[in-house]
Amino acid sequence: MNMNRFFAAGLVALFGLSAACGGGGDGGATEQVATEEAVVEGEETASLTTPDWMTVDEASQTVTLDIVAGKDDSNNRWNFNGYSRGNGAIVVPLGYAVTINFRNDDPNIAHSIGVDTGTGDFPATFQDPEPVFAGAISAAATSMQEATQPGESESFSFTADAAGEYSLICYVPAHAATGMWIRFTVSSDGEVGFFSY
Ligand SMILES: [Cu+2]
Repeated sequence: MNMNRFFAAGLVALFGLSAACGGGGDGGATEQVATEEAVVEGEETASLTTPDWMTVDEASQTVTLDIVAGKDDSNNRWNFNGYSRGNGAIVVPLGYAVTINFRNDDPNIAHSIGVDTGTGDFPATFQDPEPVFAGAISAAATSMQEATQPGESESFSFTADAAGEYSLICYVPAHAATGMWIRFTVSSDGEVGFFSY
């Protein structure tokens, strides 16, 4: 079993206040570690929050995400709002309209953002990536020369019309492979917010 999937499954179980964590039958040492981390960190931090960069309007079924690339020094600035390597998870409800206001604060290099089907183990380069949802990608996302440059901003919107576990990744060569990705989950039960761990 993929470790990331197992980790996410543990968190889902935690959120549901289920005691079923660790119930996987094929648990090797790696999976055991992942489970324990999910439990330990889950008690302290893995609760759903609404950070100030996330605006949820249940009446109009919209979520607005203000996402900054290179927010801080973590992961050599190759992060989204300071998160990288899947250590944050945005959850939006199925059917919601999502707007991403994207800004690149990394003084050194271009970045991009899009919703990808992968949840880890990303390739170094992408050829014409297709976002999971129509329009869910920033302009010229794979190009170091033409993606969102230092100091630039752009916005795009899409409808989260299929439930599942996805990621927000940077498509500039080598960025996702070296950790510039966070989790993006579309919930079928109305769950909305942000987990960090
Ligand atoms: Cu990047």
